[in-house]
Amino acid sequence: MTDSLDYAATVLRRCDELAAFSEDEGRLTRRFASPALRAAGEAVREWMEAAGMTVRRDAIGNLIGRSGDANRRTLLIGSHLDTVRDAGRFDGALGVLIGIACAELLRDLPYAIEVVAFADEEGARYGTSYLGSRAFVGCFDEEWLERRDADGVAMRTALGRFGGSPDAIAGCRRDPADLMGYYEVHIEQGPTLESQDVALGVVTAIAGQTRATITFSGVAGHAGTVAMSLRRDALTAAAEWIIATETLARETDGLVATVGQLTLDPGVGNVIPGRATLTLDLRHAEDPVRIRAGEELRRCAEAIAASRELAVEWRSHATPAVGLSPKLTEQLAEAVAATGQPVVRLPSGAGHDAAIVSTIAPAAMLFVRCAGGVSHNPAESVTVQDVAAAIDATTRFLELAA
Ligand code: HGY
Ligand code: MN
Ligand code: MN
Repeated sequence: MTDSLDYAATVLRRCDELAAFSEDEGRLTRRFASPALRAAGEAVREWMEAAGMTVRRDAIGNLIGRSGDANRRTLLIGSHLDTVRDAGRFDGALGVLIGIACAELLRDLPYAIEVVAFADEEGARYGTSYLGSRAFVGCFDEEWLERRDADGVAMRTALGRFGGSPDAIAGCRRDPADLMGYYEVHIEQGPTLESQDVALGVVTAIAGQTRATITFSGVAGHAGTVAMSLRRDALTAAAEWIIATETLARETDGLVATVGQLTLDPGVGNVIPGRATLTLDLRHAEDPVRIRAGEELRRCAEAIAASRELAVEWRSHATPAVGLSPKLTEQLAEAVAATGQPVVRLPSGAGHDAAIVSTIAPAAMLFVRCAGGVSHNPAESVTVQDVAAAIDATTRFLELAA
C-alpha cells in the first residue's frame, strides 16, 4: 500500500495545485472554455506526459492522455476538470488525477489506457451539462454553440478563444468498437460511505436529470404607482411556482428538485420585475417518475402564468438514469474486496460523465468517501488514506479488466 500512499499524496498535492486555476479571486470557479480551464489543462498535460502518456486536446477541449500502442483496445478512465462556482477541489479533478497515477503505476497492461479530462460536466457556463462527454460520444447538438453565457458570450466564440474548433466537434466522436469500457473515480458527494465508516463505494446506477430554464414574462412598472391589483409581476409568479415545485418534491418519494439560479430583469429595487428567469434541476433514480414530475411542473408554470396574465417559456434537456455495466461493476467489487475494504454498493444522486459515456461503452464507477458528504462547496475534502485505497482498488480493477 506504500506505493499507493505516495501516489495518493501526489494526487492530493495536484488537486491543491489545480485549485489555483480559477476565474474568481479567493474561490474556485473553473467553467467550460475559460482561461482558467485551459491553464489547468496545461498542468494536467504535463502530469500526463510525465506519466509516459501522449496527450492531445480534442475540438471541444477534452484533454486525452494515452498510454499504450495505437492499435490496442482501449480502456477509458475519466472525469471532468471544470467546476461549479465556489467549488470544492476534488469534484472531477480527483478522478482525472487518480487515472494518471494508475496509468503511471501500470505500464505493462495488455491494453491501452486513455485518461480523459472532460471539458464540461457541470454545465455552469451555458446551462447544458456534459458538453465534453456528449461531444465524445457523438451527441453534441450544434445549436448549443449559439447559446450565450451570463456575459453574452456565445459558446462558439468562447470555444474559439479557448483554442477549440467549434466547426470540428463532430470529429470528437469515438468509435465504440475501439473501447473496452469506461471507468470513473469520483467523490461520493453524499453521506452514505461516511455513515457506514467505509472508504470506497461501488456505484450501481446514476440518477436521471431534467435541467430546465423557465422564463416568466410580465410587465415592468413603477414600484410606487402601480396598484397591486394591476401588476403582472414576474417574480411573484416565479415564487409561487418555486414553492409548488418544492411541495411536489417533498411529496414524491426519491424526487429532488432545485432552483439554483434566479435572475430578474431589470433587477432594480424600485421596479416591478418584468422578467424572471430561473433554472430547475430535477432528479430521480426512475425516469418515469422524473418525466411525470417534469410534465406536472411545466403545466403548473403555464397555469400560474395564465392566472397572472403573464407569458412563460420552458426550455429543458434531460439525461436518462443509467444502470452501470454489471460485468465491470462485479470486477470492480472484486477489486475492492481484494484490497480488504468492505464492498458497499450504492446509486449516485449526482450526475457524472459516466452517464453519457455509458451510451457507447460499458461503464463502472468507484466512489470515495468525502467528509460530511459535502460537495459543490469549498469545504469538500477527502483523506490521503481513502485516496490510497481508491488507487489500490483501481490498479487491481485494471489488472482484472485485462
Ligand atoms: O450536478 C451534478 O450532479 C454533478 O455534480 N454535475
Ligand atoms: Mn459536480
Ligand atoms: Mn463531478
